[in-house]
Amino acid sequence: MNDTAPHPATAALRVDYRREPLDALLADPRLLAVFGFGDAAPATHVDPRYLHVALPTLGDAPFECWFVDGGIRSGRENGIAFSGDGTLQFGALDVADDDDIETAAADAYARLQTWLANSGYPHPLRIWNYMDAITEGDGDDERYRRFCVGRARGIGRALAAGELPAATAIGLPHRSGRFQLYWLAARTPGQPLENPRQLQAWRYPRQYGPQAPGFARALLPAQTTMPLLLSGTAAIVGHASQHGDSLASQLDEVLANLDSLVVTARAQRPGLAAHFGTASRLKVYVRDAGSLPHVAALLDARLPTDVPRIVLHGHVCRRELAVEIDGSHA
Ligand code: 3EB
Repeated sequence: MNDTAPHPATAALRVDYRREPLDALLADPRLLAVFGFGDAAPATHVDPRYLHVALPTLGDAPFECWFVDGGIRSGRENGIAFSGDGTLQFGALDVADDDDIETAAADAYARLQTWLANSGYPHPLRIWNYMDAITEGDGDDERYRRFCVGRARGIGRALAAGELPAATAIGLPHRSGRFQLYWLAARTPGQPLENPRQLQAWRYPRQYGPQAPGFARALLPAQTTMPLLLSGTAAIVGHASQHGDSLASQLDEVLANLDSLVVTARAQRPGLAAHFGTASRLKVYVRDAGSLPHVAALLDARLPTDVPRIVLHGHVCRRELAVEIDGSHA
C-alpha cells in the first residue's frame, strides 16, 4: 500500500478509554483505531480499525481509542488491517501459532518489515505482541525466548539502538492458537528512551536467552502533540527481577521504573506532566486472575484517582513477575 493521504501539519495522537458503544466510536472520522478487551468486547468487526484483544478484564473495561485529526484511510491487505492519516498508521496482523512461536514470530515480523517498508510509514514507534503460554517450556525452549529468536529472525537485521520501538510482550491466559501483533508506525522516526534504573533490554545477558529482546523502554515521538509511549514495564532493576515474593512490592518497583522513564522523557520534553494524571493512560497486566482486584486496590492507593487505567489478566514474560504496566503520558 502506498498511502497518498494528505499530510496533516502535525501528527497528533490522543489515547482515550471510552465506554460508548463500538459503532458510535467507529462513526467518528478521527478514530484511527479502537481496541476491545476480553469476552465482553466484540470478537470481530467489519471495520479494520477495530481490534479485539483476548485478555480478560477486571469488570467491564472501556474501549481503548486512538484519535487523530481526521483524513483517515483504512483497509485490509494481505491479512493486515490498517488505518492511516498520512502521518501515523495503526496496523495489525495475526498468524497461526501451532506450538511454534519462533516460526510464528518470524513470519509475522517478516511481514511487518515488508509492510512498513512499502506503506509510507516506515518507522514503528510502538509494537504490542500477544501470544499463548508465554512462559511455557524450560530454559532456552521457553516460548518467550523462542519468540525473541523468531522476532529477530523476522526483522532480519540487527536494529540500531536508535531505531528500536517501544514494545509490550504479554501472554494470553487462554489458548488462542494465534500470535497477535499490532503497531503504531509513523512517517517520521521517534526517539527511543532507556531507563537509568534498568539495563537496556537489548543488552540482557545470556542467562535470559539466546536472543536479547529488541525494544526500547519508551519512545518519544517527534511531535510534541504526541504522548510519550511507555513500553511494558515490570519489576526489573538492572536485568534482575525483584520481589518475587511480593506483588505489592513488585507494583511499587514498576511504578518507580515508570516514574524514572517520565523523568528521563521530561529532560527532553519539559512540557510532559511530571506525574501520572489525567494526561496518562495505563494498561495493567496481572498474571494471576485472582489478583486483579488486589492490584486494582493497590493502584487506587498509589495513583491519583484521575489516572485512567485498564486492569487485564495477562502473563508477564518471566514466571516470577506478577504484574506489568504499559501506557502513554502526555
Ligand atoms: C522486560 O522488561 C519485561 O520482548 O518486546 C517488556 C516489554 C518485556 C517488551 C518485548 C518484553 C518486551 O524485560 C518484558
